[in-house]
Amino acid sequence: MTDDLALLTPDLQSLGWDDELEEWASQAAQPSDPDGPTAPILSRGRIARTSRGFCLVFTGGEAVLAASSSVRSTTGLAPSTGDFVTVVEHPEDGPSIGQIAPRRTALSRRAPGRVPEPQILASNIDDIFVMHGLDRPLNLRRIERQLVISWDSGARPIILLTKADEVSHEDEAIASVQRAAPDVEIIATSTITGQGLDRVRELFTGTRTIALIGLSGIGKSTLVNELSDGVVQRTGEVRATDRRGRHTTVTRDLIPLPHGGIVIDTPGIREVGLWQSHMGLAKTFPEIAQAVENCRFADCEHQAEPGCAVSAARMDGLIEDRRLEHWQDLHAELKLQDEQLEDFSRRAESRSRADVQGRRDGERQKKRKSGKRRNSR
Ligand SMILES: Nc1nc2c(ncn2[C@@H]2O[C@H](COP(=O)(O)OP(=O)(O)OP(=O)(O)O)[C@@H](O)[C@H]2O)c(=O)[nH]1
Ligand SMILES: [Mg+2]
Ligand SMILES: [Zn+2]
Repeated sequence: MTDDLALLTPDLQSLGWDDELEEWASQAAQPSDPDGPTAPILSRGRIARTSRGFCLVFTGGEAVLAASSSVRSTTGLAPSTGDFVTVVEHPEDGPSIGQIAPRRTALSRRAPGRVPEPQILASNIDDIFVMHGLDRPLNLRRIERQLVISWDSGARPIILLTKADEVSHEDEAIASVQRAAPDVEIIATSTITGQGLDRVRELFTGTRTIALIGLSGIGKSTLVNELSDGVVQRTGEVRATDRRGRHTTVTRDLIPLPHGGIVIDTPGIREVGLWQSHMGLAKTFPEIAQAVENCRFADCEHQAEPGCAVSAARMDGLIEDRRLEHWQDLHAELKLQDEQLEDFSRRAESRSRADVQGRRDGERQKKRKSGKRRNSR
């Protein structure tokens, strides 16, 4: 079951630790503040799982449970599954995450909640399998949204259409998904018949890291078990009535595979908020992004303005109406977020100015009081 993760003991090289990271870790070992307190570096490693303030870190031959709160409080950044880190030992508190190596890629979404902030789902990944079950109606909008965050991560998305054994004509589904994902490889898979699995296995080589994302119940953990020749992840039945999964996987887990490659299994996600992913949006809708470049006005809203290259491309049948509508929605979501962020940083600025003033007032008052006490003695 999932706790077997702590029993795995991959060495650092097979986790992707290389000379560049070694160089980084030896610099990280130098205290940034020579007078400040420093905890000795216990080990270096890669985060295999994150949950509630703790990380399971593969440190080469061992799995260490380390607190992550101290990093969060100093950098505001929570460690994520896939991070390369140093682990430090505090005499009283035990092991904790020391520093996080700069992420080569990071899959992030907007964290659930009102405050606009990012949440990293997986880092240092090479590919992302955007997974969709063929046992349910195709939801192209969901696929496109997941492609936006995937492209934006810097990794390469690949679409997996799972449970191909449950449908008779997957060709039609593949064709519509391909229209929604012009530059993306699509693989139809089945863990029952083995369809598509040779291609999937080919992609897992060496230290290549692949993250799996998609709704609950579409077979992410089943695929992990298939690739690892055994049961490492718990899987759950879907409800027969509406094909909904049961959210069986609850943590983001990094699992080195026995025949090479590393997989990151994630809990099913229904809502994916975008996080500042303008680049991902352009890569998901290349035909629209290209047309936008040629509009006469920089602030063209692509409605009926003169010289709108998007409208022209639409008339020529180069841009689908459905895609354009979705692009408009996602574009508006990102614009609104940019405004919210500006608003938040303005308010934070005035708050911190008020804080400084408050502290000064407090200090003045203290001085006055201690002056009075001295005088009254
Ligand atoms: N027919 C068929 N069923 C599959 C296939 N892959 C997975 N399943 C079934 O789908 C159900 C859900 O699989 P899981 O692997 O638990 O799904 P998951 O995506 O990990 O779900 P969460 O952990 O909840 O996010 C299980 O009953 C699997 O047996 C497949 O290729 N074909
Ligand atoms: Mg799962
Ligand atoms: Zn335009």
